[in-house]
This record gives sequence, structure tokens and C-alpha cells, in this order.
Amino acid sequence: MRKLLKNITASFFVLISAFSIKAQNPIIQTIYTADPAPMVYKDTVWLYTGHDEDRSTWFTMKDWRCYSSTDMVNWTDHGSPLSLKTFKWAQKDAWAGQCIYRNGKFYWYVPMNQENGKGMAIGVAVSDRPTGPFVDALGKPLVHSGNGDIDPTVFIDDDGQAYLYWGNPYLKYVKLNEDMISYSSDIVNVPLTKEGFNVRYKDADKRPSSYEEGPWLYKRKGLYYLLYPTGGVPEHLAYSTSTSPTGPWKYRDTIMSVIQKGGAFTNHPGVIVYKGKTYLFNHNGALPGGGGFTRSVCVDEFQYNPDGTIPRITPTVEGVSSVSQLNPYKRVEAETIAWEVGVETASDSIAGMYVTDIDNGDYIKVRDVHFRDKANWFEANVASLSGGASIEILIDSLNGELIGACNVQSTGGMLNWTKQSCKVKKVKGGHDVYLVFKGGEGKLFNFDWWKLDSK
Ligand code: FUB
Repeated sequence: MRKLLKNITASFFVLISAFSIKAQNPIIQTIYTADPAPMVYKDTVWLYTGHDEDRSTWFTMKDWRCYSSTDMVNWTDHGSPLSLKTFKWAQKDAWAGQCIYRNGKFYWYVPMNQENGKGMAIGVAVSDRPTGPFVDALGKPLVHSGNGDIDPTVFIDDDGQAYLYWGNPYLKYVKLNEDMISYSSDIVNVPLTKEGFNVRYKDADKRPSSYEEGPWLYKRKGLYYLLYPTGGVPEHLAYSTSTSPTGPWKYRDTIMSVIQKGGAFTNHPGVIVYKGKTYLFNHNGALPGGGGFTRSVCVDEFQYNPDGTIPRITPTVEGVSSVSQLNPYKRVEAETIAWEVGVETASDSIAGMYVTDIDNGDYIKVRDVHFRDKANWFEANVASLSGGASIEILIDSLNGELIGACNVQSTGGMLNWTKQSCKVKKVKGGHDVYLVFKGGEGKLFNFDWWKLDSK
């Protein structure tokens, strides 16, 4: 949970603990994340997000983030593989984007405000890996129509044709060439008719329809779905469908009402099917300290109605169930987290990503860990300047059974990584694991990974 909460009063802390007990949404607690763009690649969900700065009072966003999961409940932090610095021509506003795989490469489309003062434009970054590093594919914007070029969504149809939709207040699209970094046809303005996109319930700003921004395009059973935040502000999520990727679009319904949890007045849809289940990612302001400019990504499961329409989806605090169990006998990155309080993540050249900013009483919860009764050993890769700390391993709840306590001795420095281990009680079956950090004053240690073993 956000470090800025560490200095709050004891009574407020009780509130946060109560909030944490059942909470799985928002799914990332170490930083504020926004504008989710999930992507299924092979057996993993890759989640690309924006990043709201702490205490932000505007959409002050400088980089994008990447997370992954194979169970939908534990999310591994891959840091920031893309930032404004990647694009020489960008100045600010690292807003909503989307990443897609094609022909051995990952293409991440993102909007930014240009340094030349000509407003928002959409760039494309490319990488050989989902976690980057990503480089600017063009050295200049891919799209700059001069009017509201934000929030790209990208989709590749069964015939190989790729489409990029985007825009606020207008909705535009272009057919991308197979190289994914160019186009040969004109940019098309989608008619924002009442039939296609409904009417605004607030029309003070005289926009043409209820369509606002943040489109998300995909195809299911021959039907094209376009989801988007709509309203105006505060936004809710709605969708339109078409039998063609270029429309005409037919307005269908609201799918998620205004939630405004914590005062967030925007939202952003992202839909995937993973291990047979369908998920809607969105964002709210529900984390403590959250709000309209300090948002957090959430996920809920839904099922289509038999006629293919999308039901009203109620955002939950409990989130989703795991779709597979976590194997603790292989190295588990410390930054693989279902829920946490107090810690943050960082990276160095030796450990890669690691968990840091650990104070006495902070904890990490890892859900649905598959114990086999033979494991009696806990091993952790840690770095500590002063030692004198420990990792308590509890199962099922913060008040659950303590199956071990692993002392963390000094390794001579906060980036001197060493394996330390301890005996744990043998346990069987699926359990949530709570790693609770204990020690004295100040930052206790850094934490790279852990695993179970038998000795
Ligand atoms: O996150 C910055 C902007 O806020 C996005 O581009 C919009 O979709 C809204 O979520």
C-alpha cells in the first residue's frame, strides 16, 4: 500500500487494515496505476498501465508500467519499460495506451504531448519482449491529426488487417500496414451519431455524442465490440457493436456505471479472455490517497449474455478468483504480489526488480500458493545493511498459523544480495501466504525472491 500512508494516524491505519482484509481490488497497491491495457500472450496476462504520480493534482504522468500474472490474482511488477524519455519528441502526458504482439515483436501505442507545442500525438514503441526495453519505432509520432489524438486501442482482425482507433472528443481510426508502424490510407472520423454512440446525459460541453475517450476494440464470435468511457464526466463505461471493424456502430448499453470510488471521474476499459474466463479491467480512485488523478487498476470477471450482449458489471472490492495455483518450489519474485501494505518496488542491475522500503509490520500477501507437504524450508534472497530483521511466514490470514520466521542478517549493504533460509512447518494444500516483515526502526532490508524447498 502506498508509502505515503505510513505516517498516518493509528485510527486511520485501523481503517486501512479493515479495507485490506477482503480487498483484491485495486490489483496494484505499490503505486497508482491507470488506463489498464491487458494483453494475453502465450500463457501469461501482460498488463500495461499508466502511472499517476503520488499526490498528483492533474494527469501528471511520466511513464507506463508493466505487470504480469498467470493466475489473475498475483501480479508481478516488471517496472517501467517505457517512459516519455523513450520519445525524443515528447514533453509530457504519458496517457492511455495499448500493447499488441505481431510477428515476433510487441508494439506499444501511446499518446503524449509533443515538445514542439503542437499538442497530443500518438507514438509507437517496439520491443522483442513484453517487458521491453521498448524503443521509439519511428523517432516521430505515428499519428498526429491535430485534434484530440489520445488513447489509442489496437486490434488485428482475422484477415491480418490491423486497426488503430483513438480520440477525445472525436473517434478516429486508421488501418495500419502490416509493419504496424505505418499506414497508407486516410485517417477516418467515425460519425458520432445517436444510433452509434448515444446522447450525452450532460451536454454542457456540446460534444456530439456520449462517446468520451479511451476506446477498446475487439472481436467475439464475428461481432466487433467497441468499449469506451462515456457520459460526460464523471465517466461510465458503455459499448457499441458492429458487424465490421469500421462500423457503422450501434450503441448497445452501459456496462459499468459511474463508480467514482475515491473521487476518480475517469475510467478506462480493457477486456481479455484468459483460461476460459472473461475479464473487464478498469480503474478507480479507491486506494487510500487515491482520487481523480491518483487512480488504480481493478479487474472483475463477467460473462456475456446468451445473445452476446455485455451485462452490467458491478465493480467489486473482492476482485476475482485465482485460475491456477502458484508454485512456491520455483523462485517466486518478491514483487509478485496479490496485496501488500507498506512496501514499494525498485530495480537494480543484479536483482532486477525487488521489493524495498520495508518497515516493521509491512507485509505482502501471495494468494493461492500450492503447498506440498514435503516442503520444510524457506529461502529468500535479501540485502540488508544492519540485519536484525525477520520475515514471518503465516498462512491464510494475518492472524493465521505462523509456519516459520526467517531471520534476515546483515549482508553488508542494501544491494548486497544473499540467500538466507529457515525451517518452516510442513503444510498441505492451497493457502494464501502472508510474508510479514519484522524488525526495529528504519528500512529493514530489500527483498528479491523467495521459494520453498525440502531439506
Ligand atoms: O490517464 C490520462 C487520461 O485520463 C487518459 O488518456 C484518459 O483516457 C483518462 O483516463
